[in-house]
This record gives sequence, structure tokens and C-alpha cells, in this order.
Amino acid sequence: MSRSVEAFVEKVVARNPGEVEFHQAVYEVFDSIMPYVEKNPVYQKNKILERLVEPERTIIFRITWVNDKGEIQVNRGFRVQMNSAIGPYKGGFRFHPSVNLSIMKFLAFEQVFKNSLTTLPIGGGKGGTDFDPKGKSDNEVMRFCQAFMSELFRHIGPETDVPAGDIGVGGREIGFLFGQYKKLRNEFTGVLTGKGYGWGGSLVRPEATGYGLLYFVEEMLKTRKETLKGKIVAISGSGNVAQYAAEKAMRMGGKVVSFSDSNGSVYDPNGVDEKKLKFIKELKNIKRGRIKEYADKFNCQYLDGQHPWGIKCDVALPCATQNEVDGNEAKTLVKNGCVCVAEGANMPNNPDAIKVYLDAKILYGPGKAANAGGVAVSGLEMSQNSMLLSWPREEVDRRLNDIMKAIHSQCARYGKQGDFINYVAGANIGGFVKVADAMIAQGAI
Ligand code: NDP
Ligand code: 2IT
Repeated sequence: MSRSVEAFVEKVVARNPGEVEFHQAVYEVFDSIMPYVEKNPVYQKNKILERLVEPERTIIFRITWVNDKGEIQVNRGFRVQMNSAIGPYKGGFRFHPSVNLSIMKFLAFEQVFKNSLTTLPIGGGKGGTDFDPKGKSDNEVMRFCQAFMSELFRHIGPETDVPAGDIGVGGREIGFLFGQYKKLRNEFTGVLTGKGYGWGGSLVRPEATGYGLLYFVEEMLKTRKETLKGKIVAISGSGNVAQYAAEKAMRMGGKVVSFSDSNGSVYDPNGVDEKKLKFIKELKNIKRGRIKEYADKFNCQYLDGQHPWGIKCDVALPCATQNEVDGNEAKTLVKNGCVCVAEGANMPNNPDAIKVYLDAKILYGPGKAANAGGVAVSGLEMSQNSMLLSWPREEVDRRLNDIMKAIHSQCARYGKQGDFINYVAGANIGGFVKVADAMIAQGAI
């Protein structure tokens, strides 16, 4: 870390004690943009870095709801409205017991640069709650979503802040949240994305993060004159992103050999096919069961309590959560011949792991570039909502593919180091410039 980055991050740590995930995200971004900032004094003069680490607004609130037994439950809700320089705040809701202010701020911070990279006019935000949807009935989830929105509705809106899904929030939750917003405001607007098709949703939004990830991987492999055909692909997670990453990887000719959840991983050396994928979608989206049932059903290995990174693969796609790959796991991946790591999840590789990939000069695509397809199609959902129309599947998919290619070009433009593309530097600088220039144009606000 350079002296100036170290000094800056120290101040951020002192001002935001204990927010370790936020510190990690700030360090990662500023480490790559600092040389660019130092070459362009206008950014320092305008205190852009100091402003970027201070959310424009943070809302923290109590959520009170009643469970099926009639007992009162209390949870905590968050919305971090990080930066609106280039558009309304935009970013998902996470429902997971680990949610705290640090995790919300790291995700909102990352979202600012990611959304800038999409080429669309969307600012950055993130929200969520420590409510755990696991084991709750549909009615409990509905009452919780209604209670959550009963506070949040006054802070969001189609031209102010447009939330969507993230961990623990999919179509079911977006439906309940949208219903409550509509009731309280008496307005049918595009205030949330990831809505159902037929009531304002966009085709391809459910698939967008996973599909976009593979479009990005395709571009990365192309720089080395390779394709996914015949490559062995290890995936972690088994939720929205993992499922559609697997679907697209498979359809591109890759062999997907793993999934995971918070209990363990499955290793299927024969590869996932359409039938197995259908089983996972039903298991995870409807039955809400554990990934171990996949190993039982298809008679393959279950790695209890383990990540899938010990499995030999050509391409690794972490699609579960932050810090799910450490330095040793990254070394194992590289040793086993992995040539490409692309992040479906946000910040799944810790700083040691990232260093391993950069030192080995393998293809490494950070989340803010590689998983931006989800929020990009959310942006396209907003466009369709404001035009009161819906585009056909092929149109949305083509736009998603074009956006992922444009993000790849941005990364190559700002990250080229000889014949190596440093996608970390490329994505961070590429995302930064547009937001920083907009902030300068809009004055000291
Ligand atoms: P889902 O809730 O659909 O799935 C999450 C998956 O990750 C599940 O398999 C879950 O296992 C696992 N997981 C979650 N938390 C943990 C944890 N603390 N430890 C181990 N495993 C965990 O979420 P998504 O697929 O939507 O999100 C996955 C990742 O992708 C997140 O990092 C999210 O921020 C990122 N992302 C999502 C986008 C989207 O459009 N949905 C867009 C861009 C990024 P279990 O069921 O056991 O909890
Ligand atoms: O991390 C992310 O980009 C998301 N969870 C999607 C956000 C969105 O607004 O679609």
C-alpha cells in the first residue's frame, strides 16, 4: 500500500471504527485509484475521496412485526444512500442475520463504481436488515416486508432511490415490498426493480447477474484467444446468481462441477445438466432446502462445511458472499491450473486472494465489473417503466451483452499494463472517473 493510501485509509478507519468490510472495500478501491488521483490534482482540490467515503444519507430504523405464533419480533433496517452524482440511488436489499452498518456501507460503496461502469445513469445505494428469512413462513416474510416498507417508503421513490434484490431478497420479497409501497403512496411506479413480469418487471432481470457474469468471462477469455468450451467451472453459492451463472456456463459449453450454501459444497465431476439445474432451482427457490440434497439425489460428493475451492477447475466463479476465498484457497486454485476467476458475489475474494491472482497474472474479474449485469438490467427495467413499455427478451439480453462488453472495454482501457489487463485497476478507475467528474461539475454539495 502506498503511503498516501495508507494515510487516507487510517483516517477512514478512525472515523468509522469497527466497520471492517467497509475499510476493506475503501482500501481496495483507493489503492488502485490513488496514482490516477495524484496525477490529476483537480480531484484532491475538490476533496473527491473524502466525499466518496461519506454516505450522502444513512437511514437506520426499527422494524416491528408479529410472527405466526403471535409474538412480537424486532429487527433493524438500513438504507445507505451513498452517492447520487450520476443518477438516483440504486442497489439491492440484503436480508441476512449478518447484516450490519459495515456490510451495508461496503456494498453501497462498491455499488457507486459498479453502477457507473454500467454506462447507465444510476447512483449507488444499498439496504437491508438482520431479519433471517430462513425457516420463516410466506406469511411471516410478507408481514416483515410490509413492516420494513412502512418506514422505508418515505425515503425512496422512482426518481430518488430504487432498491432491488440481493441475498435473501428475490421475486417473492420484491412483490410484498412493492405491494406495500403502492398501498402507502397510492402510486404505481418503478420504485423497485426485479418486479414480476406482468406488473412492471423486465424480462431477463432474474437471469441478468449470472448471464452477465458469463458474458464478461467470455470477453476475458477472448483476450487470451480462449473460450469456455470444455472448461471446468467451479461455482459457489446456489442462489440467484449461482443458478443463472451455471445455466449460461453450461450453455456456453462449460462443465459446471460445484455449488455450495452456508452448510457445505457439492462436487459433481460429471457436470450439471438442465435436469440437475431444474432440481436446484426448485430446491432453492421453492422448497428452500439445503444443497446437500443435491448430493443425495445425484449420488455425488458432499463437502460438509467446506468451500468448493479445492476442486480442480479452469474457471472459478464465487457467487455466494463476501470474503469466501482467502489467500490459501486462491493459491490452491492457481496451483490446480485455474486461469480465470470472476466474481458473481460482491467482494468474495479477500485482499490476500486478489494478490495471488494478480501476482500469477491470471484473469481476475472483480465484482463491480463482472457482476454488474444484474444492476444493469435493473437500469433497463427503470427505462422500460418510465416509457410504459416492455422490451422482448432478445432485446434485453442483447443490451445486457453490449453493456458487459462495454464494461470489459472500460476495464481494458484503464487497466492495461503491458500485455496484461489489471481488471481491478481498470474497474476502479473506470468507475471512479465518471462519478468524480459529475461531482465536480455539480459543485461542493
Ligand atoms: P441468494 O440469497 O439468492 O443466494 C445466496 C447464496 O449464497 C446462497 O447459496 C447462500 O447460502 C449463500 N450465502 C449467503 N450468505 C452466506 C454466508 N454468510 N456464508 C456462506 N454462504 C452464504 O443471493 P444472490 O445469489 O442474489 O447473491 C449472491 C451474491 O451475489 C451476493 O454477494 C450478492 O451481493 C451478489 N450479487 C447479487 C446480485 C443480484 O442481482 N441478486 C447482483 C450482483 C451481485 P444459504 O442459503 O445457506 O444462506
Ligand atoms: O449487488 C448488486 O448489484 C445487486 N444486488 C443488484 C442491485 C440492483 O439494483 O439491481
